[in-house]
Amino acid sequence: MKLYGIPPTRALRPIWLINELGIDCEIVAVDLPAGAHQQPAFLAINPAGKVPALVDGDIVVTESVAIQYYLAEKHPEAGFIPSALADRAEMHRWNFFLATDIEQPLWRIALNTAIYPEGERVAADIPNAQRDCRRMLAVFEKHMQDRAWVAGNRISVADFNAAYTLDWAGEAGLLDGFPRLGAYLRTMYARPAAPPTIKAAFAALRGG
Ligand SMILES: N[C@@H](CCC(=O)N[C@@H](CS)C(=O)NCC(=O)O)C(=O)O
Repeated sequence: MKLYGIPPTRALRPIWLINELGIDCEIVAVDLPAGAHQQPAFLAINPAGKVPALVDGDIVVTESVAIQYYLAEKHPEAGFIPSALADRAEMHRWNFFLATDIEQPLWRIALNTAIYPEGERVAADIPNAQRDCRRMLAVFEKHMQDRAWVAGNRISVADFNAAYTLDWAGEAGLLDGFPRLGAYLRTMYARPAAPPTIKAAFAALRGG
């Protein structure tokens, strides 16, 4: 099995599952600054030209959360997919919420602060995206108020997605005022199988 993409990209989402499951998987770096993701060899794996992408024999899975689901479904013994229909629905609900309502404003911030070429960044969108994200974080803070896990009463794929997405929100300076989410994030990253945080992954890249 090969996973294309390294920390601190969204490859952190499937890497968290790989660590938790203790499975063998080669992690293959794709040099984004050098444009390797737009070369024919990588576009043949993911025509969207984005990491992460998982290749497991003949099966190719792209989309970081879909890869998390794939790994969890391949290893049902770990119990990361809830067995009750209601709990599975709750897991799906929050995974979509995290990948759309919370992640997309974070992505807008990243695009307009660091990723688009300087002349193409729209500074005015940053406060809008910050506000949009904080509104949705407030919804998630309320959901998590009296519960340990995102869906049902045990850890699921939604937690491994939530922790990475909230770490990103923290990096964007948007977690102040959400004490429950802060505490939940610390609990998740205290797990022995937790991957590096985004901050640690950037530091490791800078260090060599
Ligand atoms: N929805 C996709 C987004 C993937 C994505 O945008 N990955 C970034 C790195 S974190 C990337 O490959 N960017 C290169 C590009 O967009 O050109 C996922 O969750 O896998």
